[in-house]
Amino acid sequence: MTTHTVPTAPIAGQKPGTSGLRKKTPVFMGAHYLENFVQAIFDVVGAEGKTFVLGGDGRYFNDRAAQVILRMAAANGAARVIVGQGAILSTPAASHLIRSHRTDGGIILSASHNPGGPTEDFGIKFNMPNGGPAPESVTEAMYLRTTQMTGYRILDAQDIELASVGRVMLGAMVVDVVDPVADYAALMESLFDFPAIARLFAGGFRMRMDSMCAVTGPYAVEILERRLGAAAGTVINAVPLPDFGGMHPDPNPTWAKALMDEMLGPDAPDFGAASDGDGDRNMVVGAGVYVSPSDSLAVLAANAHLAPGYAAGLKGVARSMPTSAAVDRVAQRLGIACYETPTGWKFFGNLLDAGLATLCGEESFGTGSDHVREKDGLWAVLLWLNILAVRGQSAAQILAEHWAEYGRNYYSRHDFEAIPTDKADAMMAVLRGSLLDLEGMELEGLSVAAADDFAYTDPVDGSVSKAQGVRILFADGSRIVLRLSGTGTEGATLRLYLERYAPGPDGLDLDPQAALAPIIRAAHRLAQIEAFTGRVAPDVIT
Ligand code: VG1
Ligand code: CO
Repeated sequence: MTTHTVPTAPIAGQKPGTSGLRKKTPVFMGAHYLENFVQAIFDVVGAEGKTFVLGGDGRYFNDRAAQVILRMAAANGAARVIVGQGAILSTPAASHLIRSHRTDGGIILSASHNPGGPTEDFGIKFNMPNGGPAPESVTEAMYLRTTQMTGYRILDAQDIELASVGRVMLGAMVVDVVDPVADYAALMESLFDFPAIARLFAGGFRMRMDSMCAVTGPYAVEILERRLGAAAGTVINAVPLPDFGGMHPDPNPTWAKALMDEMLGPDAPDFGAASDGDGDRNMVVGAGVYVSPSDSLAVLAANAHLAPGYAAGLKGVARSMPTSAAVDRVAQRLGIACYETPTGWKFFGNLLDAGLATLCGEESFGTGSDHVREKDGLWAVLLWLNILAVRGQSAAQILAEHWAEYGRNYYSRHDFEAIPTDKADAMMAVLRGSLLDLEGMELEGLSVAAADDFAYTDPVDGSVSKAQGVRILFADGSRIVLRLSGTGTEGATLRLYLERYAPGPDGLDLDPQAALAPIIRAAHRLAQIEAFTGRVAPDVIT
C-alpha cells in the first residue's frame, strides 16, 4: 500500500463553531472538503506514532467519512485507531474511550442535534487527550491551517471491515474495532446504584426513552432494558438510522413531541427521556411535568450525593452563561463554587480537569460530570433514575419540593432560525453599540440595571474569550441574553434567553411563557428584532 499526497488548495469557510465544523452533507461530500479539514487536524495535533479514537453518530456519510479518515490517519503515520463497530460511537462514549485508553485524542463525526441525511447536516470534531472538545486555541490553529492547505496524505487502500469487533491492519497502522457500548455501560454501572434502579423497575415503574432513531438506541437498550430490567420496548426509535428516520434528533418539547404528548397525556409512564443525534443531550419529563434543562441541572446538583459515584459530594458546579441561575442557588446552599462559562462544552474542560467542578450543564439540554469531558445524555437520565429510586418520589414531587426550597427561575429560550446573516449581524452590532445607553432604561415595568457583552477568563489557563453574548440584567434580577448560534448551517440563528426569578412559594406554578411575558416584550423592543429580521415570533421555544 502506498501513500499519496493529493494536491489541493484551501477551501474557504472551514471554521469550527461552538462544537466542531458543521456544514450541509453535500458540502462535506464535495471534492477534498473532508480531507482538507482532516489534514488540518493532523497537521495541528500531529499524527506520527499516535493513537486516536474514531466514531460517529451513524448519520448519512458517517461510514464513508470514517474510511477516509482511517486511510488518512495511516498515511499520516498514526500507530493505532480505536474505532467503534460500524464506525459508531456516541459522543460521551468516544470521550470515555479517549480517556480510558490514554489516547492522543479522537475524531467524532456528528452534527449532534441537527438532522442528518443526503441534504441535511454533517459535522466533524476533534477531542483532546482529556476526552474533551478542542479548546478555541486549537480550533483556531486548525482553521488557520485550512487556509494554507496545499495537499493531504492518504493511503492507497480499499475500505476495511468495520462491521465486526477485532483487530485489522491498515498499512502499518493498527485498527481496533471495539463494541461501542460495553465500556460506556460499565462506566455507568460504576457511577450509579444499578440494584436500586433495577428494584424500581421490578416494582412496576414505567419509563419511556425516545432515542430518536439516533445513536443512543443500542446504549439505552443495553443499559435500561438488559441491565436494569426495564420492560422490553421501553426504548423507542432505538435503531440508529442514517437519516434518523426523518426525525430532527433534538430532544426538546418541539422535536420530541410524541414523547411530550405521551408524558403529559392520560396514561403517562412514570418517567420519560429523550436524547439527541450523538447522545450528549437529554430531555427529562416526569408524568405530567416537563423539567427544563436549567432546573434539571439544579435538581441533579442538589441530589447527586444520592448516587454512589457522587457520594463524596461535589467539588463545584459550572453552567454556561445563558443557563438559568437555578444551579447557583444550590451551589450557594452547598457552599461550593459555581462557574459561569461561555456557551459550548469545551469551556468546562479545564474546570473539570483541575477538579474545580464536578457537575456542569447548559440550558440546551446538556448535563454532565467529570466522568467524561462531554455532556452525557444517558448519564443524566441514569442520575435522575438513581435519585427517583432513592427518594421514592415522582419527578413532579421532586421538582415541586426543589422550587419550594430554592425558589423558581422561570426560564425559556426563543430561537429565530435561518435569518439572513447580514441582518442578524446588523442587529447584534446595533445592540452591542447601545449597551451603554441601556443602563437605567425603564420599559415594561422593568428597569435595566446593567448590560454587557459577556467575556470569560478561564481560571485555569487565563485564556480570554470575548463577545460571547449580550446580557441585559434588570433591577429585579430578571435577565435577557442574546447571541447568535455557532452550530447552524443555514443563515443565522438568533437565540434569545429569558429568565425571571420567583423567590417565594407564591407564583411557582405559572406557565413560563406567561411568567416571562413582560421580559419577552422588553427583549423585542430593546433588540428591535422585528425591525432587523422581520420576525415577530420564534421558530422554536424551549
Ligand atoms: C448549541 C447550544 C450549546 C451547545 C452546542 C453543541 O450551540 O446552544 O449550548 O453546547 O449547541 O451542542 P449554539 O452555538 O448553536 O447555540 V450539541 O449537542 O453539539 O454537541
Ligand atoms: Co449533541
